[in-house]
Amino acid sequence: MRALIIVDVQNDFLPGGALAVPEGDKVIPVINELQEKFDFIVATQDWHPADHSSFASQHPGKSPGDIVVVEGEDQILWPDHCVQGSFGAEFHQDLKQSNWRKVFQKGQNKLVDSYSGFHDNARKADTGLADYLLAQEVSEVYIVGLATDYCVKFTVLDALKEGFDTYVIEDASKAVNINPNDFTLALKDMSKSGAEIIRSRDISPE
Ligand code: VGL
Ligand code: ZN
Repeated sequence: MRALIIVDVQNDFLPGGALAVPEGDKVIPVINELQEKFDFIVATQDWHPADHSSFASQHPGKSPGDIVVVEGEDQILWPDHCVQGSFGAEFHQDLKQSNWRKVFQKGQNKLVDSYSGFHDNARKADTGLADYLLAQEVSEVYIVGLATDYCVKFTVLDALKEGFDTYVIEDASKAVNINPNDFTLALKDMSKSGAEIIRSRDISPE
């Protein structure tokens, strides 16, 4: 069985949000149309406490984009975003949610960031996504959403490690692009690791 995994299509990652992905809103109609082709849909949600260590505001003198070491791991600092219960953490209102089986939240531990929908960056905690998919006999995953160069990429790399046949739908994902070619580099990384990069029109109805 195949599953669609929708990564972090939340207000803070959309234009006007705290950590806006350029043209992030363009993926919404594409993802809504794709959802018609999938029976099995799950989503991930970045879900941080207000004092999360990935926030520049928690490191006096530091700014978004700076890198610090937290618990022995390099951490890029971000603006405060996706704080639990805030509007910024909600899914965009135009994103269809009625057919979702389950939402997997990540980034709750203030000391560890979690880009992947499967594990935190230190691989200490597991969201339960892999076991959930396996229990439902999912073997193929199609990954879309925000941002291509962070949460989509790490979710794809973990899906491959978990043994899923993994597809990235490139027109249903946009990058933060701190450097202008980060979108292209992320696609290359994912492809080198074994993911197939496809377009939404390549997907046939179930
Ligand atoms: C993300 C940076 C920080 C993402 C989440 O969803 O790609 N990026 N938190
Ligand atoms: Zn985050």
